[in-house]
Amino acid sequence: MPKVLLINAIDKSLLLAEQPPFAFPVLNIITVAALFPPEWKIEVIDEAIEAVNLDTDANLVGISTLTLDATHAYELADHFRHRKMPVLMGGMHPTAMPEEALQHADAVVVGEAEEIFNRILSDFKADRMKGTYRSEKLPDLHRLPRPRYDLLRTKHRSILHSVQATRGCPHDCEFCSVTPFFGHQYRLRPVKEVIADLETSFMEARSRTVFFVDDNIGGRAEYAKELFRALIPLKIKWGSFASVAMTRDRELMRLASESGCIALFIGFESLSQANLDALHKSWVRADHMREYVNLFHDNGIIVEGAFIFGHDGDHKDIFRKTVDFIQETGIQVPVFGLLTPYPATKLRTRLEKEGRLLPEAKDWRLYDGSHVLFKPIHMAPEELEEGFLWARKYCAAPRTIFGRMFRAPKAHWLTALGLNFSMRAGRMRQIKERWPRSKGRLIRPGTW
Ligand code: B12
Ligand code: SF4
Repeated sequence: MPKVLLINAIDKSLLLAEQPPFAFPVLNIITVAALFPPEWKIEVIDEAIEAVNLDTDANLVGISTLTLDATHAYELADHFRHRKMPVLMGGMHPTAMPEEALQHADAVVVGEAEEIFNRILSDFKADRMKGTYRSEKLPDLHRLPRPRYDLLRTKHRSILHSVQATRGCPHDCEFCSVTPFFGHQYRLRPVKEVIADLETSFMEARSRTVFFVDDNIGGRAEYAKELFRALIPLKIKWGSFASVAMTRDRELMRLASESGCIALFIGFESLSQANLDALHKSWVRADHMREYVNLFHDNGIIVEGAFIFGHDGDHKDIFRKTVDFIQETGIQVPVFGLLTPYPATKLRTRLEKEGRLLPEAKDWRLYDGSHVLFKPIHMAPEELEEGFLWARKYCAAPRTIFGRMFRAPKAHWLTALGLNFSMRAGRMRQIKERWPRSKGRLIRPGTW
């Protein structure tokens, strides 16, 4: 019986701030696991919760990696190749940098795996698995094999269950890895199949709090409404990523709420229209920001509001302006990031052309959204980093958490409070590490 070891590579030496405080039920490796025929023995390892057995006797090693974990993933790949074990890599980073990944792996899957997996396996059997595998067409999401949830650990199912209903996003924001990865197509799984998948999960006693890993759950209103209507009888609580475009459709918002949506991660990105236009996000209107937040709140949905610092139009007053907006509107869970030139994005191509990438941009370990990797226009890189850490610290202080929670609606109040305090620990650890004592107190009166 051939054996494969599938690894979700996580570089444990990195101190990330925005991580969920529990084991997230990762879909990458269990989705790939479902593509193997039954004669394969499959072991999955999510390094977020356990270490890889470097002495494994697997016949094939598969490694999934995002950009920030790529250096570590390559070390793992080198180790197994040194042991003469064939290595196959896939995921966001190998897709963006296949030539680089091929220096460490025998073969790389570029993009989604479903359409080409049989060819990879037959090449593996014939001892000729080599180079890049890229499917001619994007996978059809009808009758996708159900991810092998059974291979995850008990820890992965304690808080959340994860599922995917759509792939891709109808938009194409300059900084985002999603559209370069999935192509400019938004694909939908049949609602019936999503529901059947969830019903099976509940029979397996998985959590009834569900996270849809979709990039934009409301991306096509008619589909989303059909999905939300079908979710109502399941009586679940759910969260996902969405865009402010959802607020244009009041029925969609109501159905989201009625179907159990308690929190949405919304990329507001910037309060300046010029910045939004430059990001190819003109459909977000800076002058409607308050209204967007109110519409989510009116439907009892917690807003996890993401703002990015470092846009070309950002001046030093951006940090204060953004935290004031958050506190005034009662955005329950603010999430800050620095504009990051992920490989294969339009942003990276532009910054390269403009000669603005810093030497640090060569280090993939810094791609966690908290490092300055290019020269900003109106600030020094150090000022951008300091302002970002300041904003994050300001909003993580118990005083400000309670301040904005006071302005937020009462629906899911405790959940929102819990989210703030559980994220606070990671954020404070990172701030302490990055803010050397020699620089003095981070929050000095009138700093920003
Ligand atoms: C859910 C999610 C999370 C979860 C789970 C992360 C995980 N590793 O699965 C959590 C909340 C933990 C998370 C955290 C972070 N995330 Co996140 N996350 C996502 C999200 C929304 C969905 C991922 C998913 O489950 N997809 C579903 C699975 C089935 O698809 P898939 O992984 O692409 O797998 C398919 C193919 O890629 C391929 N494949 C994948 N791996 C392999 C391996 C082999 C061997 C083979 C053959 C094929 C293969 O086959 C699969 C089926 O076709 C994506 C957006 C996206 N659309 O990808 C962002 C995304 C991956 N996250 C991102 C980022 C930046 C982060 C954080 C750094 C955020 C932060 N600042 O802390 C952290 C990093 C944590 C870490 N080290 O893993 C970026 C990554 C960009 C990049 N180039 O690296 C993305 C793309 C978001 C974005 N819009 O930019 N995230
Ligand atoms: S709306 Fe969100 S997921 Fe879609 S391209 Fe823009 S940033 Fe990426």
